[in-house]
Amino acid sequence: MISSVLALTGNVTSSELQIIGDDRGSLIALEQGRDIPFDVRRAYYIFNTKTGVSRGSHAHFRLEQYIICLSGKCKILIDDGVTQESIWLDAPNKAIHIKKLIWREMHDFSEDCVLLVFASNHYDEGDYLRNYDDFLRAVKRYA
Ligand code: T46
Repeated sequence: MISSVLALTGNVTSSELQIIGDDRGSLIALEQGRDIPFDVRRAYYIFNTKTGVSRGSHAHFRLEQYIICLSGKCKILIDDGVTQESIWLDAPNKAIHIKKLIWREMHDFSEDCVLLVFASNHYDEGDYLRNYDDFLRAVKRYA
């Protein structure tokens, strides 16, 4: 099931992934095109985040990302320049798809939190908007 999170731009959706379970345990399969709606050019994972630390605090001009919390939990704040919403990433079958021009901050990491991120492009510092006022200007101009 896919649901839109921020109504304004439709640039964030969350989905509940199908768990293929049997008496040995659980498995989730992700297919490009079916589950991940862009060509994946990079994957990275965030783990060992120290207690009380926040990450993110930026937006991307063009990058799309598909984020899953494989273990533990953290809270992600998403902001399209008008509306803000906080979502708990707290289950390995919960995915969030963030398109361009969405400010994000991750907070309240549990010690065992492992965030897996699939990205639509290679790492490019030039694609980051790390200043909130620059982000708001970019939303007005391009969103
Ligand atoms: C995002 C959130 C969810 C690289 O060299 N390659 C990479 O692919 C990435 C993602 C980062 N880096 C370097 C850049 C910095 O020197 O790793 C360092 C930490 O990156 P950053 O401070 O951007 O990490 P987060 O956790 O604040 O943000 C990351 C992603 O950068 C970002 O795109 O949306 O995770």
